[in-house]
Amino acid sequence: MSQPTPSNLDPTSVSSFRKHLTNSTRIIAILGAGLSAPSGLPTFRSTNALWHNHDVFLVASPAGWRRDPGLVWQFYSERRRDARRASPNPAHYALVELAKRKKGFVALSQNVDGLLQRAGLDGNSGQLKLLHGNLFDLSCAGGCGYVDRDNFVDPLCDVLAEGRTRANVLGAGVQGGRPPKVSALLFEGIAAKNRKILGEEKFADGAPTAGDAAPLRELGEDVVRVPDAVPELHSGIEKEELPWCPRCKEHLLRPRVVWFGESLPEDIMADVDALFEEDKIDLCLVIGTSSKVWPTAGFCDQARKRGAKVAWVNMGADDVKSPRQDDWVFLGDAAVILPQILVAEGVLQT
Ligand code: BJW
Repeated sequence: MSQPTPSNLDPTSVSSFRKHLTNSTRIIAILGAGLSAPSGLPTFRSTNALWHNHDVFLVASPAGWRRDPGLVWQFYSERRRDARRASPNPAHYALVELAKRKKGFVALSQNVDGLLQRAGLDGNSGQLKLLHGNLFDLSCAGGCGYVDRDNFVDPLCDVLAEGRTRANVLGAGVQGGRPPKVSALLFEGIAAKNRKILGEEKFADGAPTAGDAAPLRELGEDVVRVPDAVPELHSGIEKEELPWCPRCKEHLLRPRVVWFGESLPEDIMADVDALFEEDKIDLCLVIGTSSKVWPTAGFCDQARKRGAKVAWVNMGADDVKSPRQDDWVFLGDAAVILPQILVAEGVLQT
């Protein structure tokens, strides 16, 4: 197992990887946010993963949606805009090239930014499975079944127009210095404790405030870490101002992405299960993911069980999870490494 720098990949390792790639038919690529990082899109768990200084999972979560759908829509409106303004990078194009030459290639992507599709990987070809949805698909938040695909309208409504987010988001409660980092987990914890303290009848599930946190302190509760002030993060947007489901007209539209605690799309999971039930898998590429989010974090081992050899491409060694002796580990920027290892002359001819 070698650990080369991107500009100086170990030739022996690259050569043995290429040999295996050339002889591979069934190839699975597990993709994460690091693939799009070279396009300028932030990853989730890096230092630049805060949104206006707040934990992204406060907004990208069912709890965040219940608390303030306007805030969630502001977050996703920005993400939609940023993704549209970004361009696919050489890593995306290298994967598309691989997909063209290897019909048994399937990308299992956690990314919702649409960059792989824009690089040329057809979402309907069967070679791309979007595990966590797509920023440009909308669905009825009430579950009436309405889906609006490839909706690139911006803004989706007046209150989501560019430039309005920053002014609205950081509300009262954040005082001086670095705002405390709050998380959906914290809010869930606070709600759970308040439910216990108040009893089911008196408890009303709403936006938690600094006041909500007070009983926890009085009880000396140490299960939930309570920051000095829970910031009042509010969009100030009324539900009526947001996009509504045109079919049932009873619920808001939401971005059709998968939040924690939500199931991955059934049809996609059926396809993925089938992939791992079919014949031998020759090669599993794990690219730009921290491998912390399930069920995707388990796919590499499932591929191994089908005989796959594994190649990792990641900026950080820590996110290469339990590599085996005969894995390939290519540390560095996917946009530099993938073109070198996947599309060098003669590599992809079978
Ligand atoms: C570079 C680079 C460069 C940087 N080149 N590399 C089993 C055990 C324990 C928990 C669970 C379990 N099964 C389910 C769960 C619960 C939960 C979960 O996984 N929790 C863990 C965190 C513990 N999973 C779920 O809830 C999933 N649902 C589910 O399983 O339903 C059934 C169920 C529910 C509950 C219990 C049991 C069963 C749903 C997961 C949904 C994840 N959603 C998000 C948001 C999507 C929408 C949006 O985009 O807004 O998906 S969270 C976020 O994480 C996003 C990502 O797709 C996902 C993965 O992150 P990713 O892509 O790996 O990014 P990072 O930032 O983590 O890493 C970037 C990597 O790139 C790093 O390694 C860098 O080094 C690298 N990098 N630049 C190469 N240039």
